[in-house]
Amino acid sequence: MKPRILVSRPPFPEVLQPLRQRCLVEANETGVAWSLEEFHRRVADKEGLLISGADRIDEKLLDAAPHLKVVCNVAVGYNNIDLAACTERGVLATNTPGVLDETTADLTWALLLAAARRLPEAERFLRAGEWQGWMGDAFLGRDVHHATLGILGLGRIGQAVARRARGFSMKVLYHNRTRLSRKTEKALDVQYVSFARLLREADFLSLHLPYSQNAHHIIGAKELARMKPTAVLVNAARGGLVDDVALIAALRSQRIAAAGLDVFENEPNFNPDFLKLDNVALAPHIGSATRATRLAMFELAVKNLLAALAGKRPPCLLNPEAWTKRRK
Ligand code: 8YV
Repeated sequence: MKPRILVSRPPFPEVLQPLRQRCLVEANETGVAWSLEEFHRRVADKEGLLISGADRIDEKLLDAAPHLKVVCNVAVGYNNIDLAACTERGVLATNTPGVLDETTADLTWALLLAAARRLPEAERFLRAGEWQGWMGDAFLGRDVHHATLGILGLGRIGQAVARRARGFSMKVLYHNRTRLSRKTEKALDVQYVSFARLLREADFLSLHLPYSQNAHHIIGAKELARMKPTAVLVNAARGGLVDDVALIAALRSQRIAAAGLDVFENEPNFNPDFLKLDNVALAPHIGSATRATRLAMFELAVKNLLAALAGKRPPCLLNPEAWTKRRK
């Protein structure tokens, strides 16, 4: 008997095909997320889930899925999954690290450059038909080249962002929970500094750490007040790392110059006050959104799923403590 699995968001056909050969697949092909009730109802007889980072896996969901063996995120971030609750029930959880680093770093730079050079504002002006001719003092932005880039969280994605800074002749400072080896620092041409110094010296501050309770509002009013008034904040990591209300106040009062944001608190119902600001470049959580990368993420998630359902240890297991007590 093939295992029953649920796919919560529309996958690429290339991904569904191999899945259908090995599993009984129920997939949401509508593009509209299921309601919580519907999601809970559909998991009742499933052994595996392929989900997006926007789907919550909590105790309630797990209790509605007594046959569940594995939950596979099509995302590297996994703050949507209650890992302890999974482990307690012998449910394996996996993510998709590594395959989206370069693509997310590209988007980070798109936001950084757009915010620095006021691109969204300039485009709105042009689209509104307001362009009358050359304007010597309009849309004056900030130079990116030779500026100081501060990176908070120098993991895989942060490092890919740092490597791109070389092309802009930037000085790169970073702060991390654990300092990297001197060899890696040298190879990346980055300098480790305290969090306080990072805030003080960065012309561009980019966040690349995972969300956790400890990192909640790691950038709030106090931190924004320590940044340069000319600084630009970039967040393509996770909503909740930044206190959005405090950021809106800082952008409105020009306490910092600008921001580039791909992620928000309470997505997709982000704070509408962002829309009233000119000095922010906004994107709807598209950091990993290229066809090649989304396909690679799905493929890795499927690899995790099929391994777990075959009784093998999945390559990106997040809760190894669950392995010995996994449901068989
Ligand atoms: C996903 C992401 O698109 O991988 C992550 O952590 O934030 C994005 O790449 C998003 O989580 C939806 O699955």
